[in-house]
Amino acid sequence: MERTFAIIKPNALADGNAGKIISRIYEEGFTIVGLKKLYLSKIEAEGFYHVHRERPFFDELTDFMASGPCIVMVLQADNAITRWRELMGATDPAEAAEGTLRREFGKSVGVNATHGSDAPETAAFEIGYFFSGLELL
Ligand code: DAT
Ligand code: MG
Repeated sequence: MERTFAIIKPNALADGNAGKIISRIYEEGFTIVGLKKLYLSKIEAEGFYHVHRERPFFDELTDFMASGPCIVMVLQADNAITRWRELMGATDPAEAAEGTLRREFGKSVGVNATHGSDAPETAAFEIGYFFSGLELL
C-alpha cells in the first residue's frame, strides 16, 4: 500500500464540488487515512509550493491557494501516487481526459480543482507538511 497527498482546491469547495470529488475517491478504491479542512495563509501556501518559487505563476498560484478554504487529504491504495494523478488528469483542465476530476471541475491551468503528489519523496514532504502521524488512521 502506498500513500499520497491530495488537496481539493478552493475553487472546487466554492463551487460545491467537494462531496462529488470525495465520492469519486471512494468509488476508485482509495482509503482516506487523513482529512481536514483548512484556510491556508499566503505564507503557508508559499511553503507548500516552495519548489515552484522561481516560476512565473508562483504568486498567482499561492494567492489562489490562500483565497478560500481547501480540503487536504492523505489517500492510501496500491500505487496511490500514480492512480490519484490519473484520476485528476492533466494539469490544464482543457488537456485533461474526459472523466477526470480536473476536466470536470477545473477552470484553468492555475485553477484546476485538485492537487496530487508526483513522487514518493514529494508525498512524504507534503503529508508531513499538513499531518502528524496521530492524525493518519
Ligand atoms: P500539477 O499540479 O499537475 O503537479 P505542477 O506541479 O506543474 O502541476 O504545478 C503546480 C500548480 O501550479 C498547478 O496545479 C497549477 C499551477 N500552474 C502550473 N502551471 C501553470 C501555468 N502555466 N500557469 C498558471 N498556473 C500554473
Ligand atoms: Mg506538481
